[in-house]
Amino acid sequence: QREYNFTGIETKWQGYWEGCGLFYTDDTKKKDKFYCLVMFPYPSGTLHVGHGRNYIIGDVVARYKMMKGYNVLSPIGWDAFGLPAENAAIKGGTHPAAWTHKNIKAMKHQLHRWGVGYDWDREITSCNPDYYKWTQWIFLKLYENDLAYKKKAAVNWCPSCSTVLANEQVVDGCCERCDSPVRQRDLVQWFFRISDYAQKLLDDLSLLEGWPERVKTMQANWIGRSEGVRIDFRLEGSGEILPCFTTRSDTLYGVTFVSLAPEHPVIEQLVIGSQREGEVMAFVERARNQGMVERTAEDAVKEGIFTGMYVINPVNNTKVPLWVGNYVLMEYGTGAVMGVPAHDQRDFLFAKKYHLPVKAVIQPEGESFDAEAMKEAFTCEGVLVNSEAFNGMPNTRAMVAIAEHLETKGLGKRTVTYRLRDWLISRQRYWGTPIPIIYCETCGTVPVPESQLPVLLPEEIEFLPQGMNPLAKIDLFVNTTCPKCAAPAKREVDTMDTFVDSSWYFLRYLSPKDNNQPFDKKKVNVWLPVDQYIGGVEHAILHLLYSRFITKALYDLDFIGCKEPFHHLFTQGMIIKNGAKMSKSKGNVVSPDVLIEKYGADTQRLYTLFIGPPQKDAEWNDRGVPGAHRFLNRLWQKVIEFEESYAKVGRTQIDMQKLPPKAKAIYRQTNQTIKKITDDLDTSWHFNTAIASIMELLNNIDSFKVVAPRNTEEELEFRVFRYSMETILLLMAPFVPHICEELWEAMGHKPSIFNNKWPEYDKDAIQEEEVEIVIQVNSKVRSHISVPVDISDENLKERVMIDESVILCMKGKTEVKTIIIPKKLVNIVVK
Ligand code: ANZ
Ligand code: ZN
Repeated sequence: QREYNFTGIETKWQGYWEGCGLFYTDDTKKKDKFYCLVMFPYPSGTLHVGHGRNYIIGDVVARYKMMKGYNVLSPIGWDAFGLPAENAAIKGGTHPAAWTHKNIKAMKHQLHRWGVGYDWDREITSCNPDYYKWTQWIFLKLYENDLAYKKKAAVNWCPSCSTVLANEQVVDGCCERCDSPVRQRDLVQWFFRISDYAQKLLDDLSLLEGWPERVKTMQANWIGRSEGVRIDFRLEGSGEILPCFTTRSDTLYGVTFVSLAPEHPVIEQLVIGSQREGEVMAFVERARNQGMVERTAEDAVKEGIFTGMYVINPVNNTKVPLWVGNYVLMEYGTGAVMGVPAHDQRDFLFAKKYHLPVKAVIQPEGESFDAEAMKEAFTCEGVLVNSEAFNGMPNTRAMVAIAEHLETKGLGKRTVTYRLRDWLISRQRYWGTPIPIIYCETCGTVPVPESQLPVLLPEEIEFLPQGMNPLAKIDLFVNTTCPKCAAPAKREVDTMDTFVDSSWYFLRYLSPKDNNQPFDKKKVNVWLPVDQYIGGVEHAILHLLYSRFITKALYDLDFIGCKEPFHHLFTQGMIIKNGAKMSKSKGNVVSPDVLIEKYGADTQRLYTLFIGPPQKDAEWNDRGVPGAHRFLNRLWQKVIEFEESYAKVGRTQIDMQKLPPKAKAIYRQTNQTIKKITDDLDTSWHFNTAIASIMELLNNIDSFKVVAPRNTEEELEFRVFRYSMETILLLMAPFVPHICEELWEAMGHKPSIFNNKWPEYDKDAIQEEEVEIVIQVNSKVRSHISVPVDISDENLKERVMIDESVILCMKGKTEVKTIIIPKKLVNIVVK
């Protein structure tokens, strides 16, 4: 009997799949399409078993859908630009391109060894000119349509990476990558106008039925829609209008001060030359140097300074002092807030700190309290007081009434504000897509003509000390001629955020080698949206939001016919080891290479899938791996044991009714298992329970002592055994494809197992069998009922006691005892 030689088997089948093009997608086929996409990896080095989860799950889905008859597209590529390559280059002296390509090679090898299948003909690499040419093209289209623009902005600056960071890359005031505290800096930067799409991005979340609620909520919060009113306060003296955005117009009569963001342009104009200039500007300077996050954290110290000026509340012409507050953000609302200490806790603390008055305008119905004695802001609902014509009105109604009042008087306007800011895409680094823009002294900002794309990243590069973009030092790159007037001109030296690269790659997979266009509209319209997207929840906000934005922009510009890129989204949980996320820096990585050598890829796949529900984090336990291996060994033994017999036994349909009891039970359980696994794969993705049910089935088959058949009865049993084992192989094939291919062949079939249909269960076979029970009362037959064969005595008796004729016979009598003869009879003795 052959041994389970997993190494040989896995190499054999990986070669076979490659050879027969199992994962090669012919997109002209007239089958239903299924676009299965895993987030393309960043080529950081080598993969560990935690990364494996993502690719293995993707592979299970692709293979399953293949067996379900879909034309499956399962592509892969490399998100290959980015800082680590450049940092490695600075440290180690290798060129970022060389570093990246070396890593791609290593990781590609690992993916192959896992047996995860992709259409490698469609492989894309975002740092190659044939890809980034089209990233630049997308930039140009956005630029032409006013969706890409340049502005001077206070940006997050990481002094250690010497680059700007998107707000999203700042975590607790520190750089997401290197953890250094982030500073503010004024720089001219490129932005994508994603804020124009805030409402669409929010509205269309409702189209994404196949997304986890959690991810949709995170996106909605990030977009942060707020309905409120812009109220026009006036500066005392000049009468200049100073709009404030509030969500609480009902508190307007309670305003006791107004605060400006330190960046507010009106400040300079107001205080320069005034007595308070020095003090105010010093405060502004200090506040602006605090990190954004530091300023806005809930527990951050609120600080401010009086400008010496006053503003007029439009609703009652009261004069209130104008302050500057570090907690007010220039980018939100209007950069100016009305302070209502009685009803906003932040304003309350501010007022107490600077001895500003507290004026209550909302009180619980029928109560009244002394505003100056308040210990904290009153933020509940109530009725209005101290609010002239609005007194006595419930505050929720007053919100509308005051807004309407302001609008009719021309003193304010209802508006919607979003938290979502425009997407800052400039990076002062080398290893990214060059922004295709040229600056000419006469013509100004000139986009590179499409015919001149790609703007190539120069290969010869010298990395400079901190703080310099190396591209700026390459004269051959910087100096060019103006496309409009041919005069000497200079290139933009910023490169794009790598999130731009990854915001459209799923379109490129459809025509990866097309030299004439970034994507083929016809193919996009057939293949999009992606049917199943699989990746880490860490991308729940940025990457997914950016991809949705780019898709929508391309849709509005009529380049594609689809509004949302990803129909279903699955976010897998992390693999943790020793209580921490698996990562190089934690020193707890488990390499797949060692495991594959020792146990084979199928074992690792099985363990990874068995470890727990895939959407949850799971703890990796090395001791669990041999268990998975033992199971595969048992499966192997079970099939191979009868390798000689499969060909000898006929293959007619099994008639369940003619089966002896044990065989019948196995047949039934096999059908139940098909149902269970199909349901698991279609709905919950509980691969772990799916695998457990196969293990259970195999256990029962074990106890069903089948032999190489010598007579017709044994042959019948053997046919049931063969049917069950074949079913197991089909069901397990997406999980552990190599061993299933090998055993499928051993059972006398032609490869590939993936050319077979996913098994269907027999509806009648999954019903538990029923038996008829005779019911007697005092040994006299009174009734018959039908119950499942394996019903417990207790349940059987319950069923008997509610039978109508039994109830009738027992009227006024009491039960003495009940005799149960299983599967046959129940006799109730009464007195
Ligand atoms: C007066 C007021 C009274 C407010 C009250 C709240 C409670 P959301 O819901 O998050 O949109 N605000 C407006 N612009 C701001 C800015 N640029 N920086 C910091 N805070 C700002 O929050 C809207 C509320 O946040 C607004 O409503 C405003 O304070 C403040 F009892 O106005 B409110
Ligand atoms: Zn010019």
